Amino acid sequence: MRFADEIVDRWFESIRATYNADAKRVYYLSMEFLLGRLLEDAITNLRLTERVQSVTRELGIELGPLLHDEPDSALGNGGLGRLAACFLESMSTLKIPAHGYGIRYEYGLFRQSFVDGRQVESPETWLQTVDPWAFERPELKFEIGFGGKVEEIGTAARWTPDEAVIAQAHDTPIVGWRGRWANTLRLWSARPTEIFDLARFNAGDFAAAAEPEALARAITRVLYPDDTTESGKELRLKQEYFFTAASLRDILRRFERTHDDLRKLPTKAAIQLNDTHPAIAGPELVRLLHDERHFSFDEAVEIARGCLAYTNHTLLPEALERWPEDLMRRLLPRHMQLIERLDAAHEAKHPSRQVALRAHGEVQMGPLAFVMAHRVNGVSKLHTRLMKDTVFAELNRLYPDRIVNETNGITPRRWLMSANPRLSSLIGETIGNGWLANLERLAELEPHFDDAGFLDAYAAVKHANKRDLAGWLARAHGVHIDPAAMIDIQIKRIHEYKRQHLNILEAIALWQDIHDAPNAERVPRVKIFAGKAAPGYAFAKQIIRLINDVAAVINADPVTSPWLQVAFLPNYNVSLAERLIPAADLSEQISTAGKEASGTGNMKMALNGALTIGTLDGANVEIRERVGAENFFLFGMTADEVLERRAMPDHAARAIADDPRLARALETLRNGTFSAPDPGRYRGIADNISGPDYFLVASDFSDFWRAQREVDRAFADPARWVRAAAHNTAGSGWFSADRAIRGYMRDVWDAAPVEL
Ligand code: NBG
Repeated sequence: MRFADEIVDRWFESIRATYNADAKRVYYLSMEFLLGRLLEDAITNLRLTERVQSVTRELGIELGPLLHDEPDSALGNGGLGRLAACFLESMSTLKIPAHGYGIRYEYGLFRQSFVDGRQVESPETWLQTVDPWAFERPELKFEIGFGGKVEEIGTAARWTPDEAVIAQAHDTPIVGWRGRWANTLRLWSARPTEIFDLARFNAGDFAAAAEPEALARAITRVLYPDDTTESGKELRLKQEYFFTAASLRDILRRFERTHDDLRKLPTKAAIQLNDTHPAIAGPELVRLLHDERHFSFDEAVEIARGCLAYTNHTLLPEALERWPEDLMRRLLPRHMQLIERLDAAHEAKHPSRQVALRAHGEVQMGPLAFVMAHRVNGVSKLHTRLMKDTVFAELNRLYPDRIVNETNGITPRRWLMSANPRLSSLIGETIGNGWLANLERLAELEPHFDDAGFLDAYAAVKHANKRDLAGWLARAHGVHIDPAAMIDIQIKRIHEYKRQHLNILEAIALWQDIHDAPNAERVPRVKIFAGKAAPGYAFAKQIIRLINDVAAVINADPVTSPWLQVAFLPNYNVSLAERLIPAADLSEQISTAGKEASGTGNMKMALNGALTIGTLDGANVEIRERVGAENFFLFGMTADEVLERRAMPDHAARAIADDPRLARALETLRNGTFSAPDPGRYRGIADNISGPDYFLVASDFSDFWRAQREVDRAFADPARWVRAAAHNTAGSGWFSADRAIRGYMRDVWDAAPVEL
């Protein structure tokens, strides 16, 4: 109880201090917050680890298993949701008054298991146990409408929805490092406006009586399990409007409690749109100001734009949200009118129309977010450049100062201090603990690389982490590995652009190579995969099955298994990441250049002393600059070369003709080597790689193989490897989420910390 009091005290103090200072607040609107487990985070940030350990010891309880009992609330798909969670922690650490706003999904991302190597999805029922972190706020609710009629009154309008639900707030405190400040994550759940239709029930129509309740609750029932793929679900548009509208009303309510001039809103509220999911915030805020508070349309747009900023997280065309105009008109008739008006205003000003907010009968959420934001940012240097050159080229010409770059970051409290206590202690003994609040101080480790013992201690830490992982793999999955082997890890959503199939093809080629020369000198390697495929993404699911089938054959092969093992671990989530990352030797970041906006797993692994094998994509580019090119295994085409190569007819056939190793590996997919009872199973993957091969697996294969053998040679020299690993840790300080948040404060939010 004392523990909860401590958090709540800080929380209230932070809120009071923000009111007293009348400080500008940051509002982070995101469909996803991938928090993972919170107890350890809270204990760490309040620096109570030792006290809690001694209490649990006294009670005869082991702390580790206790921490693992907490359900991992998977309210996100991948990097985008985890970034939002790291940013919340960082904003609390930096004492920036901030609120996260999102949805309290009843079911988080599905739970993944394998049956015969195939992904099977089951519901993630995290709310079946009590969520001890959330405080229900029954007094905090808003009615959110859909559909209905619009009555024009001059240029403004009165919207009368014909359907309504209640958005009800649940608050979770997010404690910053050292527990000095706590911000609020406010998640909305949907409730019916009337609980129960008694008349219908009494008339015997029980199902109909329950209908409004079921319809309302459906809105916050599930997290859509899509990651960078478009989802055309009507319910998803409802979710987006539901949480955005509730959040904006809450923001205005808070402002109006202490201010009367809404023209000042941009000096008190920075509203960040995490991807286009909350992009309806533009029209909604205009509606609240113009229709409900009687500002002129132009003034309403100006105020809204002064508050709003938009982060783009992907250039994949299928992931840029578009909504059919008919659907938008049916669900949100007033918003559709306002979008038409914004579009017309834009067209009048810039008759080229190449940046239309509407095209082919659809509302384009990217351009809509762009025109309604005063800043638009990409999430790595390369991604931001590509945004300017491609999707937003026209808009960038019209508004050349609007796009800025804010390279992603990760919180070192979770991803180094809690996840890797051994390395944290070694760092603390060597340079003190200043790195926890200023991660760039990790650079101070470098002069110690020549001290007697430092690199040995560093190697010992990695080895101990690998031993822990080996023990857990044996216990939890019956997978037996040698902790001295190279731990080679690819953990992320399964997607063709991320190229897990390139990685497994290389494993197949290596397996064949070992058979060719069983007595050659080699380093043992364990290839670990984890990640979920969207349930509707058949190709990605085939890749999972392939990896599992390859693992079964290779692991059972007595000739090769001393050198090569493959494991696909089910149900990747934040907790599994925390287990794997500290033990990684090699981090696979092998996306087709130009496709991965940033990546954040790449940062977590580098920070924990894994060497990256990677393309010049996303934040890999900046990681390589920071940790040193000699401590990074680069391969593959650049983003520009990718475009040239793709334009070449027969690019895949040529690559295969030039590399017999690749041809032979592909042959195993065709002849049923890994799918004996069903030889045709992987013909589809083989045909794709040797045919259209949009993601250029074939064309990058030879260079990937070359780089992997360079990895082998480096690993065979432990002194060289540990030095390179330590350079990765020392050079990763810049990837702190604190640095990223300071960038947003300066370039986007114009916000400052509050002193307590
Ligand atoms: C993802 C990108 C990653 C990036 C995260 C966080 C989406 C739409 N995008 O490369 O694929 O690291 O966002 O910015 O999930």
